[in-house]
Amino acid sequence: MSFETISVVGLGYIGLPTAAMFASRKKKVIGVDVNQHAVETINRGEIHIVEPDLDMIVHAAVTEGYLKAVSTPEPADAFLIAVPTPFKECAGGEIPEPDLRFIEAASKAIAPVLKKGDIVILESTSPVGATEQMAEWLAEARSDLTFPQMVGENADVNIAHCPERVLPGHVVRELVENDRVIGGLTKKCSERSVELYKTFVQGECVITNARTAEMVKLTENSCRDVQIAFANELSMICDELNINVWELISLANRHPRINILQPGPGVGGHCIAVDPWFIVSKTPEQAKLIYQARKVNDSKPKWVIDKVKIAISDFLQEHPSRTANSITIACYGLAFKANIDDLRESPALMISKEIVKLHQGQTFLVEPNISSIPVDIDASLISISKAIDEADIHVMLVDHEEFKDQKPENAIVVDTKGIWL
Ligand code: SAJ
Repeated sequence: MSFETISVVGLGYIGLPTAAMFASRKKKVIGVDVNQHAVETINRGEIHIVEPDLDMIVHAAVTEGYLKAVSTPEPADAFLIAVPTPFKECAGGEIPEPDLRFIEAASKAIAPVLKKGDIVILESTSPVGATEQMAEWLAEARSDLTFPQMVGENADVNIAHCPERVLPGHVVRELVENDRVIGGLTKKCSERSVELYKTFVQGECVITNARTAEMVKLTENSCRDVQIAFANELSMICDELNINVWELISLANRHPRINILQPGPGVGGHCIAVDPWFIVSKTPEQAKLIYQARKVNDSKPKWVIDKVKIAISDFLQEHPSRTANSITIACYGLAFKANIDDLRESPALMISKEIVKLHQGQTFLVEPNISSIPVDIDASLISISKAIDEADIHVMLVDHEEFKDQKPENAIVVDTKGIWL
């Protein structure tokens, strides 16, 4: 059965670009989101998130009539669920547990409009077993339909997991070019998913089972987290030993089989700092290295803040006539990584907020990718050149391109990215 109408539930950083890609291939796409602002914005042909080139694709899809957004699901032939999978609230020291309530809500929302022949694909990054759990929620809600866990290949509704793996800032290109891992609950579920994704995916669609597909995504992000933790740990070791960690890494990386990542102020974003916990919470006894890597990366912002405190006392020693409240600190970069405007889960933002709080004098914030700073920070956003001219202490937090050509001379610098050393 072919896919005439495709519904994407959750129109965020993954769901909206995915919906737009199907629509750009002239499929009828119904996007569903509980956020009324997102629905209205998309229906005007605009976007509520920042992602290069996405605005043009959404605008064309909406004006040509292939994409519409709604608040309540409507019947379709395929449903892709791309909702958040955050942690549950937990006390400090506890292992964070994944919170599947948005997948549950999406399953319950689409259940009434499901019909025989439909396919439901979970795209959200999920702990192992979440796709089977989603199939259970759907089966509970629709006892008149059969599902793969009940009758295998003969199910009325097919179910699969196909994790998104695109890099923020490159989503439009990576959606088309990246390979996809597809884990159906049965072979038929996988094969039908491949047929659906082939609408726009030029990469290979590789078939496995749902649990492996879930674990593949968690493994990719945990691998990166562990590798970044290695770089961050090296940066703290080198600081003790008075060695330039960036020089060290670039020399070690000349070895043909070594490729160490870059240290920084910590790991941000909504994926790499989250997904490893989905493995650790299921298998705490086994996932010791993955756990430790999370701890190392999470400890880095505090290490940077301690370095800033030392810089303040160094400055006061060098300038005995000055007091702490006369010192100006500039923080360069607020985004969670270079050359984007996304401040979510950003270690740079967290460190800047903490500096504003602890420092008695003025703090300048420099972030060329945004036009206003979040309301909860009491500091001013200024230009790079003004910060370089006027600040006494310079805290380099994000290696945005704009920062690479201008550098403070003869000043105290806390450089977490090694671009001014
Ligand atoms: N970082 C470092 N040093 C490095 C590389 C990154 O400190 O050498 C930091 C960044 O500054 C940032 C964090 O790590 O704070 C994460 O950045 P990232 O570029 O590694 O990854 P994300 O979160 O933007 O996207 C990741 C990607 N996963 C992998 O590369 C394995 C992307 O492909 C996934 O689709 C995405 O997570 C996701 O949605 O899960």
